Amino acid sequence: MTSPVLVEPHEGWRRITLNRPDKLNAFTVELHEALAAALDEAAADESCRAVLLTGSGRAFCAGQDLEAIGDDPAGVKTLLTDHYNPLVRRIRALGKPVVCAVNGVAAGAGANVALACDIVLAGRRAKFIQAFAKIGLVPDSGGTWFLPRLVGEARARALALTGEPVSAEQAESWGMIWRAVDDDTLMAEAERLTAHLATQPTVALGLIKQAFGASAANTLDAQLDLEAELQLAACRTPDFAEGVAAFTAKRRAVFTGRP
Ligand code: LHQ
Repeated sequence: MTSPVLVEPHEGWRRITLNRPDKLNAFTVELHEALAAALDEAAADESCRAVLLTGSGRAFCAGQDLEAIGDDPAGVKTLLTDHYNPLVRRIRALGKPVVCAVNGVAAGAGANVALACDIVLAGRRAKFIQAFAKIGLVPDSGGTWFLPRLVGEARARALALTGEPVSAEQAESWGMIWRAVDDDTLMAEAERLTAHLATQPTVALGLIKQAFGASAANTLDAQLDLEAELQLAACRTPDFAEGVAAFTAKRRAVFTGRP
């Protein structure tokens, strides 16, 4: 049987590909389980310092597989509590950057899983669709949290209520994603970015994720305190010493990513 998730190791990073192209990489429990295992392995492997998430075929992900949903409302909630919510939490808690290459349509939970990633690149043919209301559902997988923060409440509400698609270029100009790029250069650009991040001070990058993760719920006072705490942790890493030494010697820093 073809694996619903492909993992391809590279020097310092790995590519994780959602792999149900005939169903536009829609989520099943099997896909969730394979993705959770792939992310946990990436987290545990010290030699992996960045992750690239993408989809195979013409789509990134069409959200929940609607043929595998069942008709028990309690089962729907369990899918969220047992699979989607842990997935979003895993991506946010991963102590290394996650780049998402949105290679085609990202609909429903597929769109929101993309938005959970740290840096999102999208090919120009990609679209982001809050498809939920079209089938009588509410946005999940963090959509009602990510969207207003990324694009403002007016756009977030309209997108969720209408289910209108957002093009990659519109998403970039609204600040929903980092960059829209040509489809035929998407993967090379995403790989270059991920490979670059994999050479950077990994512990500090993980702490940066932590700081942004906390900032939405923090007061400025609390965030200032947190920054001081995280800075202390960062400056205890060998990469900080290396960064300063390299700056002083006017040479390129060689970071190990080690704590
Ligand atoms: C699919 C799917 C799909 C199965 C395309 N399922 N087969 C969480 C937990 C619990 C409950 C519910 O929800 C959630 C979160 C969610 O994600 S809810 C939102 C679920 N997703 C959607 O509502 C999107 C449904 N898909 C679409 O609207 C379209 O397929 C999009 C706009 C994504 C792409 O349109 P097209 O490019 O025209 O492709 P297509 O519709 O022809 O799809 C190609 C094939 O993929 C087709 O299969 P077939 O055997 O006919 O070739 C579709 O049936 C299949 N497919 N999405 N979510």
